Amino acid sequence: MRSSERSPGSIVDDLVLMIGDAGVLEGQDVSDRFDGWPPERALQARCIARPNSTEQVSKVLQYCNAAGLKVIPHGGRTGISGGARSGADDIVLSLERLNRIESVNPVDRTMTVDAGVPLATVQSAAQDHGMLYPVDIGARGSATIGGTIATNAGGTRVLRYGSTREQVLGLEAVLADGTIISSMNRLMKNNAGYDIKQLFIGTEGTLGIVTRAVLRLRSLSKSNATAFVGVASFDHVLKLLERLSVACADVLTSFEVMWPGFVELVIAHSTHRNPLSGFHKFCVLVETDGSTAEKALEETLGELLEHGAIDDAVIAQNARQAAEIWNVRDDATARAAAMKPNIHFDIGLPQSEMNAYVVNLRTTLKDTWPNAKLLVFGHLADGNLHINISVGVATEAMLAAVDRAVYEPLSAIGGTLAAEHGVGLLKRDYLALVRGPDEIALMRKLKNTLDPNETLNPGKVIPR
Ligand code: LAC
Ligand code: ZN
Repeated sequence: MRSSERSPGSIVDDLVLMIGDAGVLEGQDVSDRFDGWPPERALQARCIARPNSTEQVSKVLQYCNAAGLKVIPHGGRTGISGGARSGADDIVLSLERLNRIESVNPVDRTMTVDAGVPLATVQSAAQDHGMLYPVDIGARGSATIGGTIATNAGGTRVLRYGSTREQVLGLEAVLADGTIISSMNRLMKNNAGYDIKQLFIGTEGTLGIVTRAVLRLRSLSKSNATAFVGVASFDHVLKLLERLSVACADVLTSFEVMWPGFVELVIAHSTHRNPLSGFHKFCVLVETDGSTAEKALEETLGELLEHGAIDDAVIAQNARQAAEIWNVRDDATARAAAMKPNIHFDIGLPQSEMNAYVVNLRTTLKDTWPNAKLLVFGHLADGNLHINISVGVATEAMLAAVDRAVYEPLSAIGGTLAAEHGVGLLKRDYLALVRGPDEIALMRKLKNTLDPNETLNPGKVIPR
């Protein structure tokens, strides 16, 4: 139905009259989408509102807030924590039509963008200007910059550049009642009052909807090096990190660790080649970036090989080889195929505790489900592990038991249940294991203050 044929009164018609035909999707256009990754569950919603300006976002929120409707913000829906899940009566608010790169300023080293721009587009726009937007994740093609801000996305270069929080200089957000908060700071240093943007970074659309941002850009280095290393034990992994942290201090960008069985599994479920000639207990993908990147890495790995501290290593000779190495680390489709049905975790814990934690988890799982599959990999240098578990077709009770096996031991060792993917829906009920009652009470107070009607992404992040 065209907007000219709509009449005020029904919710969807009201929204069409507000933001136009192209602004609202219904019916099959809704159910053809998925509500997360992997793409398993069809999206449910009354409609998808797709405003094309901050003012339209404001109008939609003002309307929904007054009408008691629930609004679920959508970026690329690759957060894997259920943060984008919605119900049949909800309004999904997609930022996909807010997709302009407004400006790149090489002197100030900033980029100003709309929230719906895909991360990969931001990365290549920075490159076109000889600069780097350093956040990188496997889902770069679908994840939007707004989604990465809302979840404070991490990825494979946090060790060197920090997570998304460190890249956002300023932003614009719309509150539940439609108020537009413009906090588009462009300065590296600005202590003039509260740092308001932090309310919206990593809060998963529960306090406001990010519509624009000013991003900090870095220098694009002329040379980088990628290596794949096989080592005999977890202690050797830690020694490798210690050595590289000194020898490649200025250039170490990524230190991605794959636990025993990871490479074998990915090779078996994909067309990728094993970068090394044999299989090893632990494998580490190391990347260095900077003027001494190649020399520093080659010398350090050569020395470690000679002393038997590592078993084997290969350094990519060109960009294609580097991409092939990264594909083994990054192929989420192969992992999902091998682990189906896969339960995904994104935990944080001190490096000193990791080995014992994983050994204990394996024992706990095998005691209950002898056929359980466990796949461990992650951003070790950031204290962040991804854990994939499969216990076959799982009942709700089984899923809860797996959750507890993963989360409960984290309390005592100062761990976290969400290192870079956020809490969403799937981890909400365990938050009290890793955050104190006063912290959670303050989160609830902030939520009540900014969104008293619980319009924005209700039921996410904060335990009921
Ligand atoms: C990764 C995603 C799962 O690190 O965060 O591959
Ligand atoms: Zn990750």
